[in-house]
Amino acid sequence: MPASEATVHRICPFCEACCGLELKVADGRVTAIRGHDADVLSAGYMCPKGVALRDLHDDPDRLRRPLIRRGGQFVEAGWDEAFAEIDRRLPPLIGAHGRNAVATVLGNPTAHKAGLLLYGARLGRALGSQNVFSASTLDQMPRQLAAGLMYGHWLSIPVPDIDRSDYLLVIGANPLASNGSMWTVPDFRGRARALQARGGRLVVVDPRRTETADVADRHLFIRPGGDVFFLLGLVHALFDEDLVRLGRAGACVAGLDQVRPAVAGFAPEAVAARCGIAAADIRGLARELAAAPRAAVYGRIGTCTQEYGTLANWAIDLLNVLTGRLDEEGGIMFPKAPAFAANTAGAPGSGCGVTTGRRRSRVSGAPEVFGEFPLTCLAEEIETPGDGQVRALIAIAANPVLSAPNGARLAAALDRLDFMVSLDIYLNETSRHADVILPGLSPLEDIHYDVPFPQLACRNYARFSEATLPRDPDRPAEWETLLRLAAIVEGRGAGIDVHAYDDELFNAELGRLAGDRAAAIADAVAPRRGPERLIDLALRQGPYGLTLDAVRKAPGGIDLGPLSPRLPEVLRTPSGMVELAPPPLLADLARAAADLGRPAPDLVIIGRRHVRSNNSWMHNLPVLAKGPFRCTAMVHPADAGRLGLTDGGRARIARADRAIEVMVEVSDAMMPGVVSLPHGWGHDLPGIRLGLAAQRPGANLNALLDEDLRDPLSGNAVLGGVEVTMQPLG
Ligand SMILES: Nc1nc2c(c(=O)[nH]1)N[C@H]1C(S)=C(S)[C@@H](COP(=O)(O)OP(=O)(O)OC[C@H]3O[C@@H](n4cnc5c(=O)[nH]c(N)nc54)[C@H](O)[C@@H]3O)O[C@H]1N2
Ligand SMILES: Nc1nc2c(c(=O)[nH]1)N[C@H]1C(S)=C(S)[C@@H](COP(=O)(O)OP(=O)(O)OC[C@H]3O[C@@H](n4cnc5c(=O)[nH]c(N)nc54)[C@H](O)[C@@H]3O)O[C@H]1N2
Ligand code: SF4
Ligand SMILES: [Mo]
Repeated sequence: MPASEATVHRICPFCEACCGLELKVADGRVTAIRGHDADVLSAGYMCPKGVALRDLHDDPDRLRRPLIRRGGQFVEAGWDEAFAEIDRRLPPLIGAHGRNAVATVLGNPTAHKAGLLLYGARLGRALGSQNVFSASTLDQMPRQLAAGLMYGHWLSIPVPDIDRSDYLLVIGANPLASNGSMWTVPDFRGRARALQARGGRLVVVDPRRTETADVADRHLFIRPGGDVFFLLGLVHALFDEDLVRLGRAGACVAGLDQVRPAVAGFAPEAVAARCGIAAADIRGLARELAAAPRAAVYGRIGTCTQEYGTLANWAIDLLNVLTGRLDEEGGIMFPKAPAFAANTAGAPGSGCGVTTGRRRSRVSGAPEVFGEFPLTCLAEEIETPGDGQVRALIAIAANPVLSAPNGARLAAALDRLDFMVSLDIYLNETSRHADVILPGLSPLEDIHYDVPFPQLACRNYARFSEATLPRDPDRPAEWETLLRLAAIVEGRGAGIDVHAYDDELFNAELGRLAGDRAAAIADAVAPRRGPERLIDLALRQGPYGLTLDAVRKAPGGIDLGPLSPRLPEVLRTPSGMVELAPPPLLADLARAAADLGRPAPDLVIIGRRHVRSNNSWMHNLPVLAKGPFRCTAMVHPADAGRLGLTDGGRARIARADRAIEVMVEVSDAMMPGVVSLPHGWGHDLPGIRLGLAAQRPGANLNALLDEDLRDPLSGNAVLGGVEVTMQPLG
């Protein structure tokens, strides 16, 4: 061991598992990365992506200085020059066309970086544009809306208490690849194994026999997009077979009487063909679920990115409530986060609930949901002239040209903008359209705090990571960049003293939040700046009264215990009850009922995730990119035979007038009639700087999808279950 070697710990920022890592650092370099055994949440677990922190830090393609477009070419620029360029171009545009002319789009890493999340919100407030878009409407908005309507807040989302459960039904999720989502559950495999060792059962419902299905006790294929029918069939069976038992939560539940008649048309026998699961299997599962001592139903992206996403997610929670699992050990429970959770703030037990549609998008009239419009509305808002047209864009850690449907149309729209800024660490498919690209730090140079994820974790915890490596003092952290942008859009100029500005905003917030205690808290947190100060404040105001110092001193974090019952205190519905029958959801049932007879197309496409990839941006890291090519189109042998496709051969997948070329992988893990292709690939577009990724670019699934296919309630994009054709290429 070199004399200078140090051991440090930090949280992995790449996915929702939020693993605690142990790093060896010598001579300013990370020499080894492993799971941190003493981490209170992940206890030594990590996946291969954690190791890639080092590759990301070293990646020669990762941007370290701003890029400005000059005469059609990107040139490296100093920070002052980059901000001056933005200051020169953005405020006049706002002056001439108003604030809504500037849109923001927030991408997935925003949720994982405290600086981006906390200061992205500040930029949003400073800008005051209605045109806010994010990856949430390609992802979990249906989950948030269903939970919001039932429990009263967008982030009051109960998660399976897996460590004490005996039965887990997983639908439309593959935590063995994704490591869990809207559920922070590092080492899902280990926890599932423990559940099985207790005599429990894991059941997976998925159109592919996934890695998770492979370790399950039972797997059932489901027709893509058939979830709402299957789930309502289960709900129906619970009523029909007199299996409804609300248990303790019953005292807090409203609307039960309305649910039974609402699902009357969805008997297992009526939904079987539509979901591809036999009525007898649905009834059997309903009985099994009802009989298990402690059970939970969990659904994720497969249940969200479809036409009935909100209804499907409501049905998942209905199953949990109707079988008495809500707020029970081993059922689904509400985490209690040490900071930032709206459901630990304000008066407990009731609140204003959630509403949607406070405004409508200009072109399609899509309702606002959780302060956003559907990301699939962005292109039309740029293309369509008139009052309120989007003329400028600030993209924050977002790559919608690959991650959203019909990226080609969006790319063309981005080229028509008067001005675009990307906060991004790569020159990639989306940032190539920007006029200015502002890179952030390497995660190793940044602090880390999980802002949203303790609200979704299988155990309560508090952890904080220091920066592992020093940063070049000339390079701003992302919160500083976002503050400078906020000052620019407020007309206060790029030359603002960002730290004084930070103080100003902080003091204003403190005055509002802490009332009389403001002065004392201000003193206590005084030495800190930026996100650290906000985290300290939030911890102090949180339900455990922690301080950042206390969290910082605990190397593996502070264990705040297993999930504990929170009803009715957690609720923020106006009625103070769990709303089982929110009117917008009951109204939407007619749409599903009218669709019961839709026949199965010959072939539909769905997505897939792999543990060595992460959405659209980790294909440039050597440790992850090595090994077999992963952007393959998996098809069942029967489909391969019928269509003349061969394993390892090439094929064309088409939908309407658009097509992509893919490599075929024949696999009996697929449901017949379904082809599976991962998203986030297609790194063959001109003008990107992703040397390694471009060597094996893969194909972009989203090129086949349409912007106007959405779940009308949540605005979420439909990213799977759409009909395609496939033919071999010579
Ligand atoms: N067909 C299909 N499409 C999908 C999905 C699917 O399942 N199927 N999944 C959807 C889901 S769930 C999501 S969340 C979206 C994700 O889509 P996006 O929100 O677009 O996110 P990513 O693809 O992860 O791209 C992240 C961007 O942030 C940049 N970046 C990475 N780290 C940092 C950082 O520290 N700072 C900054 N400033 N930038 C950074 C990357 O270079 C990249 O440009 O994709 C969606 N698209
Ligand atoms: N390694 C890795 N981890 C990730 C990511 C990544 O890209 N790579 N992305 C992160 C992000 S942004 C997110 S949102 C999460 C997502 O986390 P998960 O939801 O666990 O994501 P997937 O692995 O895509 O699992 C979705 C499953 O739904 C299935 N499916 C597709 N269509 C349907 C359908 O209509 N009905 C049903 N029942 N199932 C269907 C797919 O076959 C797939 O197995 O993962 C996160 N973690
Ligand atoms: S599962 Fe992998 S990517 Fe996710 S937090 Fe853990 S180490 Fe990082
Ligand atoms: Mo996501």
